[in-house]
Amino acid sequence: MIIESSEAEPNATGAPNFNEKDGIIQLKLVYWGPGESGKTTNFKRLREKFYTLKLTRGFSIETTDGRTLWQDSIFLSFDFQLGPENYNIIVQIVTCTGQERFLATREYVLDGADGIVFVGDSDPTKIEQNKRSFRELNSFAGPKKIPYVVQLNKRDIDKALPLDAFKKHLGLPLDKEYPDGSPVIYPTIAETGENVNECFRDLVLQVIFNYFNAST
Ligand SMILES: Nc1nc2c(ncn2[C@@H]2O[C@H](COP(=O)(O)OP(=O)(O)OP(=O)(O)O)[C@@H](O)[C@H]2O)c(=O)[nH]1
Ligand SMILES: [Mg+2]
Repeated sequence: MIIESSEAEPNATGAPNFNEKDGIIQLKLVYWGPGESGKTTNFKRLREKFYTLKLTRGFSIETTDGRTLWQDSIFLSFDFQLGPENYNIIVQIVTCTGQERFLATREYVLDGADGIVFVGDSDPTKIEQNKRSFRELNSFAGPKKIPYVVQLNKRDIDKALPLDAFKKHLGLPLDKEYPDGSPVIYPTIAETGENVNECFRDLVLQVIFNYFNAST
């Protein structure tokens, strides 16, 4: 799934924003979504899961009540084999703030993104925030072709918004999967880590395969 727009961007080559040198590939994944949908909670679960693979300790810049003020960020290092070639993949995971008054910081955090996870909120009172944030993402990321996946978080809450209703609000296909077999929505419970790694792994693979497909 690629965010596309008819708007042309100066300097956009259409190629993924990778640095590949001596078998090292760097990529940046951004967690995006409305306020308090669970972006930082995703980040924390990934930091715990990949603790031994981290290149940096990671940091979070938060307000005193735990809202993201600027971003969370960590660098992880993975070995990846494709055919006979070994690659070292360095993934920077970044979350942006969902707070609407800090819109400008989100644009900055999104700069240079190779892949995006949109984290939606299952709370039925957050439909408008989900829609606004998804629209905003499309307008920022539109000029580039950035692979993305959509997560619907907090599946554990009472009266969680049904998946199909969420898809309709966002204008996504009602099918379970896209023709390439990837899920239209990843239902997650970031609090317990359910489906968080799968969603992250699929996006990393999608970004890498897009890159190799584009360069061959
Ligand atoms: N019930 C439930 N609560 C969750 C889940 N994921 C996150 N939360 C809670 O939702 C609240 C907000 O989570 P954060 O991860 O800080 O949300 P955020 O998207 O980073 O928020 P901002 O940085 O302010 O935009 C916290 O109280 C979390 O504990 C979930 O899967 N289920
Ligand atoms: Mg946050």
